[in-house]
Amino acid sequence: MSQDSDYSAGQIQVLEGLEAVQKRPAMYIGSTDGRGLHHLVYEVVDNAIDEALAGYCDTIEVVINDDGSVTVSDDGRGIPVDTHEEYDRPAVEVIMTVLHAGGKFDSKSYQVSGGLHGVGVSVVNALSRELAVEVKRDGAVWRHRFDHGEPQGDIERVRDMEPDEETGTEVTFWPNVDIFETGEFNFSTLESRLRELAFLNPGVAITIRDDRPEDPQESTFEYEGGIREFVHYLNETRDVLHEDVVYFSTEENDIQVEVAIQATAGVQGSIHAFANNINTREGGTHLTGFKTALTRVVNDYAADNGMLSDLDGNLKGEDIREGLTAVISVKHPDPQFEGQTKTKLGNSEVRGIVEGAMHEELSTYLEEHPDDAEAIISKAVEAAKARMAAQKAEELTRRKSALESTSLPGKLADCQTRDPDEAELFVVEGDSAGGSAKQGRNPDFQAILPLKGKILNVEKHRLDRILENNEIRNLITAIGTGIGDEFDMDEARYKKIIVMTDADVDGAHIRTLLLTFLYRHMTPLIEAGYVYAAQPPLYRIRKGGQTYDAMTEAERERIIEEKCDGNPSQVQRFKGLGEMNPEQLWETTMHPENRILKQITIEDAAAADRMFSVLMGDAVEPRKQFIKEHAEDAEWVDI
Ligand code: 1YM
Repeated sequence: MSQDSDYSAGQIQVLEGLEAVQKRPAMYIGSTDGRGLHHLVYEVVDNAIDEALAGYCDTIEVVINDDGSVTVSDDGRGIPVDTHEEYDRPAVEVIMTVLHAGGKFDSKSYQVSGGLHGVGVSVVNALSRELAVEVKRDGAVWRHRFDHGEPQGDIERVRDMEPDEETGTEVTFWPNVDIFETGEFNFSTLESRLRELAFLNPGVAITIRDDRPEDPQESTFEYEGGIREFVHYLNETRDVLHEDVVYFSTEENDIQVEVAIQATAGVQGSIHAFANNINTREGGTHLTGFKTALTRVVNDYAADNGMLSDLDGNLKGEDIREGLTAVISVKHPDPQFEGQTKTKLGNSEVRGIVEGAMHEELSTYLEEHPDDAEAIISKAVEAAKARMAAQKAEELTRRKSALESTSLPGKLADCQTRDPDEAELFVVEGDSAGGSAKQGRNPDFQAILPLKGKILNVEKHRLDRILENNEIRNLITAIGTGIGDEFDMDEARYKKIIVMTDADVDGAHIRTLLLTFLYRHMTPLIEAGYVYAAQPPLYRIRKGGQTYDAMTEAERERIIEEKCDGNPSQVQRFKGLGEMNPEQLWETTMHPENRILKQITIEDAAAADRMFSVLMGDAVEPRKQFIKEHAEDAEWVDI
């Protein structure tokens, strides 16, 4: 770039645009934590997915490099490099430096993909220390580099393309670590999202590779069967009620709709709705259309075939959705995203399209597959009976004590403050650790709820059974929000709910049970980032007057090597929380200034859903396999 005085008005505009992104990154990518960091990758991948949807690209590769950068490449047409008339600069430079430039190109009128914030790759450039793009197009290999968003010199023509060389685009970026809280990319986070994209865009092969020497690995995803295979995958560890996935697709007014359904014997339903490849966690018109038609069609069929005679009334939607796995995918030329996290589809016309298609296709399916229909409806009737039985008994103990009771559990040692922003709830494994925590805590803002032994496995039981469990009732009452449909975030008594269990296998199991419960029945708490796992140290190492805590074996070795010259005066192993005295527990695990909390996030509800059923469901083999594969990085934050 030359002198300031040479800047054209257009270039000044560009710089102002990038500066706005650098000043307020969260406005463009949601946050500057790990989630925002990974979002950069998705933003680049989305351009490649668009190229695939346009029919020009079938292979996408993502590589986590050892130098903190990520490379995304595709075999599409290559981003145009010729001069953009309005800016008098190469088109690829405009794409990289002008906010929302993608949409300004006439040729690119229909864009299906687009990250949650749909901001375009210029935002990635603005938030990168360095970015390099290589394009193979128009018979040559082109390269252009950027430093904090600013082009470095002119686009370079590197060489002629070989006669049989494929066209394509390759983008490598080094995130600006002064902007992001972390620069560490997580393989499994990227892997989950890329797998999901491969399911949602059949025929595109997506590879993810980790080139960091600590743990090199690679996965490739390609699903010809699209969301049908997605449903198979989600149900891999579940007992299915019918072998074939019910599938249909339709298109109306340029809006594409696809639905895949398979019923299972379980009690947990899992319906995943996507719009333009975005997981619409808050639902929307596509989901409403789906649910309305499902309830209507199943009730009509059941009534016509005399299957409701045992029941006092109709099947409710919730009865039919019990144990149902479904994926709904809508592709819309002009999607409207609403809701708190902009993950709710708002386009009203979608509802009727999904409802109409679902009505027709599902009715036909049930007529043509009477055995499947029988299995699905018997299951729903059973669910309805259980629901009515629970209602009849009025379940005073259940709802009243779990959800409406104002008296807090006797075991809860509450904190002084009533301000949820300050208050923390430690959910502690076992009475003895609970005792240490009570003595060690700062009672001004830290509450302790000890739980006895293992809580109920919520994956396997209906809500009424779950609510009979005292430990769970105590937890719900202490948190204050209620659960399920009655969940009310405004009633949360703490904005930090910290699961504190031993750093061993049993502790991990109890943490899994607790997090499964919170994930299934108090999901918004996890979405809001209120749920954490405490990280008690495994070792305390002393040398001279100093003490060091190690969270892992590797850290213990490093401390002994680096801080104690290989010769510590004492190495203490903490087998459980109960072994620490109250001061140690406070110092290492509870003191806000020393402790390390892992925030539990749900990056990907579909992947989390599968993980919970693998870990907590009936099938043993997939669980063994999963644990074997994840033994090393069995970190809850990856869900
Ligand atoms: C690794 C990231 O960005 N691929 C990519 C981007 C584009 C094209 C092809 C492309 C699109 C069009 C025509 C078109 C983009 N083009 C534009 C713009 N991969 C990656 N591959 N020719 C090439 O849409 O008409 C923006 S992105 F705006 F120039 F068209």
